[in-house]
Amino acid sequence: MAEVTLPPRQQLAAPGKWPVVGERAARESSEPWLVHVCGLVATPMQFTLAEIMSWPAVTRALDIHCVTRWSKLGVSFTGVPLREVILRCVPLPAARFVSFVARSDRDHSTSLPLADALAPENLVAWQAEDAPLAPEHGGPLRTVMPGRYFYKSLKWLVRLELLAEDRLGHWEAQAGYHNHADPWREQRYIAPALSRQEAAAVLATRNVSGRDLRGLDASGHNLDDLLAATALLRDARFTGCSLQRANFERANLTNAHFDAADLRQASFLNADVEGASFAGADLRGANFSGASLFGCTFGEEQNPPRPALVDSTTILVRNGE
Ligand SMILES: Nc1nc2c(c(=O)[nH]1)N[C@H]1C(S)=C(S)[C@@H](COP(=O)(O)O)O[C@H]1N2
Ligand SMILES: [Mo]
Repeated sequence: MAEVTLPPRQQLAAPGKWPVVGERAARESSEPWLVHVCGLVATPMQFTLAEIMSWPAVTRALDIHCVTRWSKLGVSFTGVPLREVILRCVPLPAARFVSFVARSDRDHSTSLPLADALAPENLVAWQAEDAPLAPEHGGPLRTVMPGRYFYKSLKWLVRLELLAEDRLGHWEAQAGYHNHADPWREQRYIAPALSRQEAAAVLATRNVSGRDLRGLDASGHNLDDLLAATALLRDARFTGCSLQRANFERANLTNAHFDAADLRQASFLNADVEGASFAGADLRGANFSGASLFGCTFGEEQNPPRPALVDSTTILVRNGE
C-alpha cells in the first residue's frame, strides 16, 4: 500500500465506509430547494438547484478529516466552486465572514472567513463518488471545505450570509469546536483557559465530577479512585496515568487519551468515549457498559501494535459501531 500521510491522530475509515456525523436528515419541507446568498453583498440572489447544477461543474478528489478522528482520502465530489456562488452576488468591501446555514430542524450552521471560503478548492457539491449525494450526507447540496475538519462542511446548504463579524456555527458555539479547525495543527477544540497550577490543584483533589476540563493535561499523574462522573473531558490527556477504580460514568471523553494508563476496575458506564485512544492501557475489570465507543482505538492498529490489556473481566459492549 502506498504511504499515506494523515493529520495528527487521524485514522483512515474502513474502506467503503463513510460515517454519518451530526444531523442525519434535512428538515422536511415541500418547498423547492433554494440557495439564498444574502447579507453584505451588492446583489442578494437566490438560486434553484437546477440553476446551480447547470453551471460548469468540476469533479475533485478531496480529503475528509472528521474531528472524531476518521479520515477518508480522495473522495470524489462533483459540484461548483463555492467562490462562483459567492462572487456572483458581489461581496461588499465590509464582508469578512460567511455563515453557512442548513435546512435542518436546528438551522445548523458553520462559518468561515470570506477569504478562506473563496479558496478555489471549496465546493458546493451534489455528487459524491459519481452518485447523487445521499440525504444523510447532505444531499441534495452540501459544501465541502478540504483542509478543515469536516464540521466546516455544511450538509443541506440553503443560505450563505456575508457578514462583517463572525457568527459562530452550531458546533463551534455549542460544543467548543475550534473555529479555525485546521486538522494539521490539530485544532479540534477550544480548551477553557486553565493554567498548569490550576490543573494540578484540581487533580490533587481527585474529584472533577461534573466539571468542564476539556483538553486537560493530566499525563503521568497518579489518579487512582478519581471521581469524574459527568465531567467534560473531551480531548483530555491521561496518558500513562494510574486510574484504578476511577469513576468516569456519563463523562464526555471524546478523543481523550488513555494510552498506557492503568484503568483496572475503572467505570465508563454510559460515558461517551468516541475517538478516545487506549493503546497499551490496562483495562482488566474496566466497565464500558452503555458507553459509546465509536472510533475509539485499543492499540491494535498501531505500528507496532500496542494492544490494550483486556480479559474476561473487562466489560466491553461496543455500542455505536
Ligand atoms: N447540517 C449539518 N451539517 C453538518 C453537521 C450537522 O450536524 N448538520 N455536522 C458536521 C460534522 S461534525 C461533520 S463531521 C460532517 C459529517 O458529514 P457526513 O455525515 O456526511 O459524514 O458534517 C458537518 N456538517
Ligand atoms: Mo465532525
